Amino acid sequence: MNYDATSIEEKWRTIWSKTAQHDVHKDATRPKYYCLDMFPYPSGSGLHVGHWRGYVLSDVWSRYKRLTGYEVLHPMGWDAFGLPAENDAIKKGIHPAIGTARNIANFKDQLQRMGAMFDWTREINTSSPEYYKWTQWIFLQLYDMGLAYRKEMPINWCPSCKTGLANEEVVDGACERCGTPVTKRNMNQWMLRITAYAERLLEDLETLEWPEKVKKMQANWIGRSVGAELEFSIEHSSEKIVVFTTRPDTLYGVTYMVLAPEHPLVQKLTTPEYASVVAEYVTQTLVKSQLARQQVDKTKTGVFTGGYAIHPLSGEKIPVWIADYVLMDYGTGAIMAVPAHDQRDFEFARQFDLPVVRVISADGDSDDVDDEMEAAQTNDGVLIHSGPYNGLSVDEAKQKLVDDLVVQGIAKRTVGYKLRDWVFARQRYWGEPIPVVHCEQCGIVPVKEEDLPILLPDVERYEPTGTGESPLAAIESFVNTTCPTCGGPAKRETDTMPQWAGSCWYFLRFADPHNESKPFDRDKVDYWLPVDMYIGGVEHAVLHLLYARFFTKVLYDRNVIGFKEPFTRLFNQGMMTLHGAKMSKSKGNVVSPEELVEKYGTDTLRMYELFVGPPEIDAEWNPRAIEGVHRFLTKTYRLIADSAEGAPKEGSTNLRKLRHRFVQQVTERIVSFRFNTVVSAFMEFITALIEQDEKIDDMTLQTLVICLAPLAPHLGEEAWQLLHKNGSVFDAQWPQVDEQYLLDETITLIVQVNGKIRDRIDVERESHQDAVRQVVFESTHVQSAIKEKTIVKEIYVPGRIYNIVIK
Ligand code: ANZ
Ligand code: ZN
Repeated sequence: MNYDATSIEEKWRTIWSKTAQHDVHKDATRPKYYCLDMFPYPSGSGLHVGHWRGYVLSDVWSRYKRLTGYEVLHPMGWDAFGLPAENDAIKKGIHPAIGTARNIANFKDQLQRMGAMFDWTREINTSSPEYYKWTQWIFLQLYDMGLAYRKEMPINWCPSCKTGLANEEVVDGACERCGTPVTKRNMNQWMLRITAYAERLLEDLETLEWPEKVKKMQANWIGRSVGAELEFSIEHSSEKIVVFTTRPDTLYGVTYMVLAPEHPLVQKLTTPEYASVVAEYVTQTLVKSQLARQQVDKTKTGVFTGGYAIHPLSGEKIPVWIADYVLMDYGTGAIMAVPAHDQRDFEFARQFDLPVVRVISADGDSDDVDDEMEAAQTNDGVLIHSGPYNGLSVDEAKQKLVDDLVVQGIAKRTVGYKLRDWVFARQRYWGEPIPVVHCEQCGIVPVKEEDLPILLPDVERYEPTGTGESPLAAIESFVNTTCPTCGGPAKRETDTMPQWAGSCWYFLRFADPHNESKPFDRDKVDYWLPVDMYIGGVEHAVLHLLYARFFTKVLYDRNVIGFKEPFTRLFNQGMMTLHGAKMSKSKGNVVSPEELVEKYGTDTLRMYELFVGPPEIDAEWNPRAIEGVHRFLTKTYRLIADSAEGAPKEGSTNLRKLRHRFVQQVTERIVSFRFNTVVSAFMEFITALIEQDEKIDDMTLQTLVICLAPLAPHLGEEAWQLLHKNGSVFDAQWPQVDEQYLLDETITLIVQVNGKIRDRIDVERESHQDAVRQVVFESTHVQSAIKEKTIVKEIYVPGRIYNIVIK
């Protein structure tokens, strides 16, 4: 029989959809398992073989879980709001909703062809009003909890996308979407107070089974640092400069101070003599991006204000400068500069000829400090030149010095975070309208829950206006409304939510996707969640994963869900590369799955996706290797088809050994996500089976088919049928390993019948009597010695002798 992948695959897809094979229900007889892919943004270019890598992985894992006894929720949906659909709309004049629907149909078709066991009855689309109604509802909860607020502040602005951006969307100083350098713009913004959750977002990372690398990226992003705020008086003024420092122990090494150019005290400190240079420098700074300012290796710039602060311990005058390497939105926006022990300060001091005073030495000996320093000394050591604190270690001094300053009322211990509140508004069309109105009388008023969803109206022009208002602002019928509180005239908020909003909670909605009266039923969500396994690209390590964790914690605090973390386990699959570069449409190096599916079948492509290499590592696409995988599946199919009829129930010991070793290997490799080696285990097993002289038994065939099914599900079902088994192979049970067949150490056992040696057989040393007995009775010598006689007794001395007494 020939392996006709196309007709086999079509046949089983039809059966699966007719029998609703992949619809998931709460099943009391099976424990639940929730395996989730990071749902895709349905772009116009469809899925390429690189995208398949993650989806195949999650499907194999889901099917494996199903076979090991779980009821598996494996849903799929669309992260459908966002800029590309809108940009398409601008370019081609197609409504984003129409373009999106078209792309979704294409994606869905591709994923169905893949044979993935998605429960399509749970499909969700974040841009549909049935869904975004609840995204808006969540916004109202945030607002009510004081976690959504408006603030006038300089934000990241992409001059090309003409929209504000979150810090997370600025990569290397450029817009994450289009690569245009980001500038700053003062705007009245909706913000989410994610910083209120900084500590918990950091702490709870410990509870997660995530790649260490991702946890570290999140921890760094949150950026907790413990330090102190110290107060410095200003000469001729009652104002104080408060600095944030992580090194209060270096206080005696302060030789100058720096304010961020935006700092409110700059005007007060600047003397008339320096006013014009200061003003000019401030203007220059405002147009620089955050990143350019923080660049470590850039030449330091800054100007003296003419003002002086007073050192709190020595009473000395310290010049106050402004410089753009001090950021306004970190700490207090002001620093005490210690050039001897901070590299940035060191460079600055060298640039402007400011004194460098060393206050930490390796061994507390002041003599070793006179030599010219080439860089800041950041190692631990002992205090010198520090008055009463000389001789203390850095750690002791941090403690003692701050204690003393606290007593004087000029210091307090603080914890700083790098994490900033989340800019949660975009001046774009294709997003969820923010559900509030602006009333002249009442100010900002949230829309009433029963008035949700606030529908995105149709517009004629999708172009961002560039004035800082979204295209919605031009639609009077949308903008003009009445105030829910006073009934007076009011204007709707015209900003929309950022692209990330929908993906912050979609994993919850899958548990109850069609609920019309609530975002979801709590029991259902608490049943299925948290997600047991989340699979997706590492590019979401900070953005999406941090936002989703934040929303989860907020909803937990709001008492609408009963867990604090959304994703228990995370797996990041590697990328697929071609000619060494990440596959992408813009690079023109994409391989699309369609042709390959047509030529070899989906199952071959699936196996190949696994075979290319360890799943967490980037892999180079190799068109020739797929041939090999296809040959392997063809051989497998033939072997099963040829052996199915008249297969003995159980095989020889040799076959059992082969079988159990195979199951053991495959299972171990699947659970440790070494799928490429799973495929090699199959290849070896099939080769070994083909080499056998004896007929392959049913147990072996069955085992082979069950193990193959997660990887090649269509072939799995077909082969199951060839073996005359009932129902779907996915209702079968994953085979158990019998350890006794795994012991490799064989010994020669003497077989006696009525005390007379009849045969010598090789068995594994620790073999169980049942296994040995099987082999013993297969011996033709033993059989002829027994003939028609009755067996009275069998004595087994493990490792030595098998004695049969007959009568
Ligand atoms: C004195 C000092 C001496 C400092 C020393 C460091 C080393 P992390 O660990 O990243 O939190 N700093 C404080 N606010 C700043 C701002 N707005 N812009 C730029 N730099 C700022 O860094 C904390 C340190 O960064 C603080 O401790 C401060 O310099 C600087 F040997 O104070 B330190
Ligand atoms: Zn009002």
